[in-house]
Amino acid sequence: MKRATLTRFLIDEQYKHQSVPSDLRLLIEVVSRAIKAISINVGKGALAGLLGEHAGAGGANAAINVQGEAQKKLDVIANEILLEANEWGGHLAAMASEEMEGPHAIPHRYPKGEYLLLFDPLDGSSNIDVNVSVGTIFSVLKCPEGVTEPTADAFLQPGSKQVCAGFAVFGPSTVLVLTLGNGVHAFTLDRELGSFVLTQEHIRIPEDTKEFAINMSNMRFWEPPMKRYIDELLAGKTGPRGQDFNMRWVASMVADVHRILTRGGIFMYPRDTKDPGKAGRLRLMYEANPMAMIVEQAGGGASTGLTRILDVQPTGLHQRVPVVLGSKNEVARVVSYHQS
Ligand code: AFP
Repeated sequence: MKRATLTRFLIDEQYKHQSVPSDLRLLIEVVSRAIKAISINVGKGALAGLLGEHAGAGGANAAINVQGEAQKKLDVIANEILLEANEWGGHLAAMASEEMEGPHAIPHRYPKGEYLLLFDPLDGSSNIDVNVSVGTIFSVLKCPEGVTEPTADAFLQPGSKQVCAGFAVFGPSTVLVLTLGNGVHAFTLDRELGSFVLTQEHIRIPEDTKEFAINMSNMRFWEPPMKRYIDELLAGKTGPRGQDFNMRWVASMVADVHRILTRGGIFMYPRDTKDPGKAGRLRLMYEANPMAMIVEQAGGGASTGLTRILDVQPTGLHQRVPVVLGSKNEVARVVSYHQS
């Protein structure tokens, strides 16, 4: 059976749902080509001297990004690939990235479009040097009417306003997962063709699960509802849940979420008291929001523990939120513990 390429899929979607205007189709095609280039660089790793930290201005230590985190060489390369690929096509009004303080304006020599693109160019970069799966996450919003020079404020829209969200996992195979609001679909990179081909359509997350994902080393910092929920899972058969649970933690959100899309599960990065100034570790605009849209489109739940992630009104481009997402019934249970 001949599989559809991403291009063919997008054209079919346009006929079926009129949900893929040509500028959005161009945006997705350009982002998918940038993801292919990132996949090639990630795949070279040590062979191309791309592992390790990106040297800071002095050349001595690692550069530090706006998150206060040491930048890996591939963080910077992935960011530049996405910027260069997207700035000339005429489909964007501006871009924003985990790796940059403020929005990246479209150079005046290029035409502008109506979309805003946000991305985490290399998610899980602490796994790069140990050859564990990493990925890229992206989110697409419409630029507010009449805004010609978008500032950060133009991006501060709730996740429910996203017109498209996706991520790539650079694992044993490179897989692009995409939603345009009509279900979640996965495309695997055929390296001989050089194209993404449709390999899963209308992905559904099982509503129940026996597998949870959380960084247990933070347990002593969690709030009581999260401690209660995890303690019950750990109690297994003899505890209130009456069954044993398994645990996975890749420390690349893209890999954990992809597993949950494939076989169910619940992923949590809760608020913790380790750093009271931070509402959890994950960033709302280019990690939690795109993943929440994808998970909800696949029949799962995505909450901060207190509110639906897609309803959060952003106040800052790099703000963090607590994240609980995955199998619907488990997310509902965690939310109920936070509300009781
Ligand atoms: P890095 O990109 O800095 O490696 O962070 C990855 C991440 O944002 C997300 O992908 C993981 O789920 C989470 O952080 C892992 O956090 P811990 O390292 O605290 O477990």
